[in-house]
Amino acid sequence: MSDEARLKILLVGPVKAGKSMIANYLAGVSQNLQGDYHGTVALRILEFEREIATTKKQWQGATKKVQIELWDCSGDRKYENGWSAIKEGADGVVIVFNPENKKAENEIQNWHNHFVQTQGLKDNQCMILAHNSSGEATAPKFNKKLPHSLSKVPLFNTSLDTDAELTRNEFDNLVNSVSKEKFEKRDNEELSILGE
Ligand SMILES: Nc1nc2c(ncn2[C@@H]2O[C@H](COP(=O)(O)OP(=O)(O)OP(=O)(O)O)[C@@H](O)[C@H]2O)c(=O)[nH]1
Ligand SMILES: [Mg+2]
Repeated sequence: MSDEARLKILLVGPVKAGKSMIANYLAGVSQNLQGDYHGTVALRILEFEREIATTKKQWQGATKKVQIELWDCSGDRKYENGWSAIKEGADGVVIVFNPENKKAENEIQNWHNHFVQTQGLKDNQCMILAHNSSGEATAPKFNKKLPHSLSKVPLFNTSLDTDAELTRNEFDNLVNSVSKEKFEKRDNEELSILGE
């Protein structure tokens, strides 16, 4: 199996949705959830490692280290000119939105069209987070039906205050499926070259 296991995953969605808070949490950057809001200037890239279980028969039970490049993009449309370059070569996409936004479905559709559909990524290379950025345990959850084209994309209600683990676990699941898409194809090619 190749040693080089690197994934580029984008975090996109409207301003103030909670992308940078989620990115910091996943990368293990310490932060104050109640701190002041500082909008991301264009883009920041966080790098960290994840260990995932391999699903291939030959390596059953083994784990594999994957280097993650998490591209935490500003949701501000004033940076839109850079989005085409940002999405180039993305292996996976996380769309974050505020479930209290009445037009959320349209909004998700737009982000999905731009960053997922145009890249030819599959449903399992994307996830949608209805993120509670209020810190209130009683904040309403998103339970509306998404348009047909999004119905198979995994969607989770997340909160870093009440259930941060869920965000981490579902991110790991995404890394797993994105990794499978990318590396198993390549590993299979290598094995067939080696005649195994
Ligand atoms: N308590 C709490 N507050 C959150 C959480 N997520 C986001 N917030 C609040 O929402 C604000 C905006 O979150 P950010 O992560 O900066 O938003 P963003 O999506 O990165 O926004 P842009 O960079 O402008 O696109 C933060 O400053 C926090 O006040 C959360 O899980 N818990
Ligand atoms: Mg941000």
